[in-house]
Amino acid sequence: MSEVEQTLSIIKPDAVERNLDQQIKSIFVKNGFKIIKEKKIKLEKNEAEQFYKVHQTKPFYNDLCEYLSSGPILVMVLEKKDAVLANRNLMGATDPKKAEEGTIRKSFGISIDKNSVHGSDSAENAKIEIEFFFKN
Ligand code: IDP
Ligand code: MG
Repeated sequence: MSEVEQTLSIIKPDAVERNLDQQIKSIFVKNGFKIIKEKKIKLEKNEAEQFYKVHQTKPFYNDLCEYLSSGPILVMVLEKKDAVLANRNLMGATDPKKAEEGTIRKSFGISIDKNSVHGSDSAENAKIEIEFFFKN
């Protein structure tokens, strides 16, 4: 059964650096997402390592954490019906070269590592990731 839910979105350093954050935010809004919370921050490497802990055994883990902590990011809580899946569909495949036309990664992604956006991959992880950035 579908219901309104929240997901965590990050506009990654490559996109913030190219001043694409407003454009990408407007794509979320156009697609029916409400931006419930947002903040622009720069992570320390150890914070990126904690965030991406699930990938710690992957060969690209170190580069991934270096990259996510390399510059400012825009972190958002997005809300919509079936937000997790809707955001994953709007983002497109991890590798921009494989992403469908009209997706954010197809439009803006540079490479598999500089792929412009992050989105939670399950409702359970969305809760964990939202808590990670917006606990108070
Ligand atoms: P996702 O961001 O589409 O959920 P994940 O598999 O969770 O993809 O990987 C997290 C991030 O790690 C990706 O967004 C991408 O930036 C990076 N990544 C994934 N696979 C590779 C790879 O094979 N080489 C380099 N970076 C990768
Ligand atoms: Mg993922």
